[in-house]
Amino acid sequence: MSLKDTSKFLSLILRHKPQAVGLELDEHGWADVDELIRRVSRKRPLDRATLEQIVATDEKQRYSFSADGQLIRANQGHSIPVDVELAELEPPKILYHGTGERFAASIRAQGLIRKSRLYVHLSSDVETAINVGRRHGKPKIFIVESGRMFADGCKFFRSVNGVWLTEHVPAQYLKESF
Ligand code: HQG
Repeated sequence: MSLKDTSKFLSLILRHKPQAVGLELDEHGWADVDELIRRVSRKRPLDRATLEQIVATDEKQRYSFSADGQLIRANQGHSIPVDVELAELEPPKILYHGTGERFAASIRAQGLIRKSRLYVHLSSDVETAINVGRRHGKPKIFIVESGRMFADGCKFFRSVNGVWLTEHVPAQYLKESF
């Protein structure tokens, strides 16, 4: 079992389906580390050292330990309703959203919707957006006029791993050419 596979399983548990291992997250998305290890390791090998390695080396810094090291949570990406105490901030003037080309027509019509997640995910650089888009097939990049949205009263949040989040991007704030 590679670290990446274990990390993907942790994402499933900490963002979407803690019940898959009989775990409960608190209202802020935290799981007890010892309990997580105990429950996950019934399905695949996991010890504290491996978990610490995953948290430290994850290329998107997806997870955080609490200050005392007893709790762990995903930094963003949840579909279950938890409050991970996101920082509400003024966004850069422009953000990017990478998606699959096959979704473009629907996005032009409806704007960006959050689908199963709590927020629409936006990137501050094009390269990251392209990588996000590739997960869905041929990538397509939308430019989000986040400065204008913010001026119009829309709220923006930034997760501790640098992902920008907002509830909805109406089509009027989307552009397609650079
Ligand atoms: C699309 C990964 C049709 C949206 C990434 C996206 C990210 C629409 C898909 C994080 C639409 C949802 C999130 C509309 C939005 N019509 N399709 N109106 N509005 N969509 O996976 O943003 O590796 O839930 O464009 O790096 O792709 O998991 O969201 O293509 O940060 O840590 O609906 O997940 O991070 O797909 O990815 P997702 P996402 P991790």
